[in-house]
Parts: sequence; structure tokens; C-alpha cells
Amino acid sequence: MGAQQSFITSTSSTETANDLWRKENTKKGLQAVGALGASIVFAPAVILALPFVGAYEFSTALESELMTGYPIMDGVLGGLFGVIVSPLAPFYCFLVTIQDIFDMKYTPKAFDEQYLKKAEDMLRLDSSYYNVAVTGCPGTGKEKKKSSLLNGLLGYRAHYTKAAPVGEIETTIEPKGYQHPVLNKLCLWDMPGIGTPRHPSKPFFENYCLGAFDAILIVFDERLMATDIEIARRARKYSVPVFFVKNKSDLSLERKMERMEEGKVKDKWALAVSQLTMDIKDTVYKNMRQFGLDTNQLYMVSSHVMTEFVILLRERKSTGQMKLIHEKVLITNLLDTLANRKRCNSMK
Ligand SMILES: Nc1nc2c(ncn2[C@@H]2O[C@H](COP(=O)(O)OP(=O)(O)O)[C@@H](O)[C@H]2O)c(=O)[nH]1
Ligand SMILES: [Mg+2]
Repeated sequence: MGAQQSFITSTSSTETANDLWRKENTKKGLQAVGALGASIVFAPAVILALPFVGAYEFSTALESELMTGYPIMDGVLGGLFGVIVSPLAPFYCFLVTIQDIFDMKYTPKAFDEQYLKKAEDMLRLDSSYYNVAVTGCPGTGKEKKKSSLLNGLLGYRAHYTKAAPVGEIETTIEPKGYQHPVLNKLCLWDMPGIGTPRHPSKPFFENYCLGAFDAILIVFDERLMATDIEIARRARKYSVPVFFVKNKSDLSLERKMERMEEGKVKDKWALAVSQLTMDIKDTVYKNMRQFGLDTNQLYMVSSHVMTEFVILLRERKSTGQMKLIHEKVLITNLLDTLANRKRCNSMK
């Protein structure tokens, strides 16, 4: 009792959010059974002890707090009180323990100047910028997607000289900040893959001082991994806003459209988007709800579409013809969140 639910940090890179959910619930189940067992085993001792505890507590109260004015009389009352409540005590202990096991309590960390200093020294992070970390569990080779999204947000095509390197093998070794070419107070950080042998998930958040960023984008392809959940939970402790971004939606839509019969569907793209939304609702959205994460911050995008969209915005050309899912809304919400955050921080 009293011990708060702690974060389970020993996740492996192959562990999915579903695995973590099962693992945590099994642990909670076992803890609940343990609490029930302890309540049963200790019930006789608690029942016998409570009248004595009551008598002692009441009789040794400060003189000004005595109810009758006589310690002996108060002791008798305390003893009687103990007799009355003692049968209920084991139930009470059990209920409090259960509540503790199943309640996820998050106490936000207070703003820490030293932590920020550490991030500034280690990453050469300039806290006068809006710093956004682009992270995500690499999963298998096919699930790689982070640096491309970062390039998309910058409006850089893959092989542009200033773009972050992309490729089928892990190309990001150390965190690297990329200043936005238009919004020049915005710096997007390409982070190494979480949970790779080089960067095991446990110290990832702390190693890279993710708590010092202004926002974190957790990029995934088809499913959320346990380490993605860990990052989001830690971010919540540090009050850093998190955006969950399903990337490579163009590929997912293509696969869906290929399966549709020719001539039967009027707008294949719209139908594919609604099918993809359903898929995401069944998987990622469900995981986010299970772990109490803000499902409003779930976006489906394609890096390639994002790149072309940002280029058109930069060139002040019309984007009306583009088939966007959440590319525009992601940018809008990210910028709004960043602006609000700096405004709040400057008021502190
Ligand atoms: N079709 C498509 N391919 C993508 C998308 N995002 C990334 N890729 C491809 O995935 C591969 C690896 O991407 P990268 O960004 O380097 O992954 P990272 O290691 O997670 O940073 C590259 O070949 C990209 O072209 C996307 O939105 N659509
Ligand atoms: Mg990369």
C-alpha cells in the first residue's frame, strides 16, 4: 500500500504496446491477488490489534484534544471504536491497495533549470528555439519512417543536401537538430531509433533529455511499440506535449485501393482513408486509450505528401488539389501547441 504505480521501463525493441498492456495487467492482477491474500492472512491480527491501537491512540492524545477530559475514559472509547471498526479494517486495506494498483497517478515534475542546462550542454539544444523531437521505435526495417517525416515537415525532398539522411538501415546515430527553413525559430530533432541495441529503450528518454523539448512526435507505421508508450508516459511527467503520427499512410492507402474492385467504388481514396481510420481505431487508438493517452493527438500522414504540401506552402501556391489526410492539421496543431507552450513558460 502507498507505493505508487511505477513505470515499467524494461521494454525490449520488439515488444508491442499490446504486449506491454498484457504484461502490466498480469502484474496488476498478481498484485491484486497478493493484496487479497495479505488481507485474508493478516485479517485476524488486524481485528485483534485495532481495539488496542484505538485505546492507545485515544488515551495518548494531547490534553486539549481529549474528548472527555480523562485519558482513561478516552482510552476506553478508543478501544470500543477499535472493536466496532476492526472487522471492516481488512476490507478497507484491500480496497485502498486495489485502488493504488489500478490508479495510474502522474505527478508532473516541477520545472528544472539544471535539467534544461544538461540538455543544452549535451545536445547543444538552444532553449530559445521551439525544439521538437522526432522519435519512434524503429521496429523492423519495413517500419522505418522518422527522418522522412522530419524532412517532410521541413519541406525537404529525400536527397536534398540539407535533408536528414534516410534509408532502410539505421541512419540516425546521434540526435541532430534541423532548423526550419521558413519558421526559423523552429528546430526539428532527428533522434536515433528507440530500442535499437545502440540505444536501448530504458535510458533513452533521460539520455537525450526529452523532457527539455517543447514537443515530441512519436512516429510509427502500423502499430505502437511498448517503447513508444514509455516515451509518452515519461513526456507526460515532464508536461511535454506528444503527437502520435502514423506515417507512410500513402502506402497503406495504396494497398487498400489495390484490393478494391475496379468501377465499383466512386472514390477509392476516400474509402481507403475511412478503412485506414477504422484499422487505426482498432489498434493504435485502442492502445492509446488503454494507456490513458490523449487520443486527440493521433494523426495519419505520409512524409511524401507532407513534403509536397510544405513546399507548396513555402512557395505560397494553392494546396487545394492535394489529397491530405492529417498533414495540414498536424502542422497547425503542432504550431499552436508550441506557441501556447512558450507563452505559458514565459509567464512562469
Ligand atoms: N511511401 C512512403 N515511404 C516512406 C514514408 N516515410 C518513409 N518512407 C521510406 O522509408 C524508408 C526509411 O525511412 P527513414 O525516414 O530513413 O526511417 P528512420 O530510420 O525511421 O528515420 C525510406 O526509404 C523512405 O523513403 C512515407 O510516408 N511513404
Ligand atoms: Mg533516421
